[in-house]
Amino acid sequence: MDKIIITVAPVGAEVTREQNPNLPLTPEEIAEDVFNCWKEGASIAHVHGRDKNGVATQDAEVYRQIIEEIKKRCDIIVQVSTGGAVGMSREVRIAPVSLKPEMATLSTGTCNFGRDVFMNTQDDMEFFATEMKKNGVLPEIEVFDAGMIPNALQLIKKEFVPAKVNFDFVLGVPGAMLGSAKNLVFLSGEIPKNCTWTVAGIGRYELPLAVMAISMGGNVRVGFEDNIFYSKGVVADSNAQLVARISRVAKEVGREVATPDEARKILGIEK
Ligand code: KMH
Ligand code: ZN
Repeated sequence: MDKIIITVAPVGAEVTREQNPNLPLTPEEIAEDVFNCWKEGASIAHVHGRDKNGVATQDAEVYRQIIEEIKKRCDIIVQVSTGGAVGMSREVRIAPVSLKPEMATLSTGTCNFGRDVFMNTQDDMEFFATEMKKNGVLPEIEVFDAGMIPNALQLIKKEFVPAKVNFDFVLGVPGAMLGSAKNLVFLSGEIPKNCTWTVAGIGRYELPLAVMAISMGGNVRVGFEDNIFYSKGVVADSNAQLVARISRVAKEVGREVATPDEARKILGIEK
């Protein structure tokens, strides 16, 4: 098995300080948090921007500050969100890709998202993929529902997306695919053999799916974007606490944790 790539998703677009007072919001707070996660074994940081009021923003200037502050502290791979928050236009969502980060997310389909709809039409997907290609940004395919895999395979076939990509199975979003063991086994069997995968379990699904992925040879994403708890009813102290647990479990079962440069090699990113 390859070394495990741990992604931290420290902020997201939806979670609030009322839900977890330890949520980082400003570029400096996010960077410091990511640095602590890097020390615990994270090699990718999936970041979202927040404005001065803590509201989700795709403003390139906010992302520029986040990336600059992270780069001052460590060599973690920065993956910007193009999902943003539900309801944002694709022109708004794409903004951080202009900064040419190493990676960005690419959601390959539409799904319900709680009471909202997370919209990604065929045109949207091709638009995001084209902009990433133009800017030399490696997409990570975000899969919330089963139909998003055939959509991604079509994008690969039409060369909008490189043939070797990492798929991130985001499981447990209300309105999309459940975070069951069966679903993870099914989805991970549906992607091309040369591709890699990560699981991001939402809420209570985070830990059991992470433990499964460790044993299956997959990669893991944790962080407040997906889950704010350390255990049932206990709010996590920090994102680093969640990352540290994954590193510990992985090492216990014989999977070494990839450094950012090792992750770059696995993912095919030239530094
Ligand atoms: N906030 C969600 C609606 C991504 O970052 O690419 C979408 C999301 C996916 O978080
Ligand atoms: Zn996200």
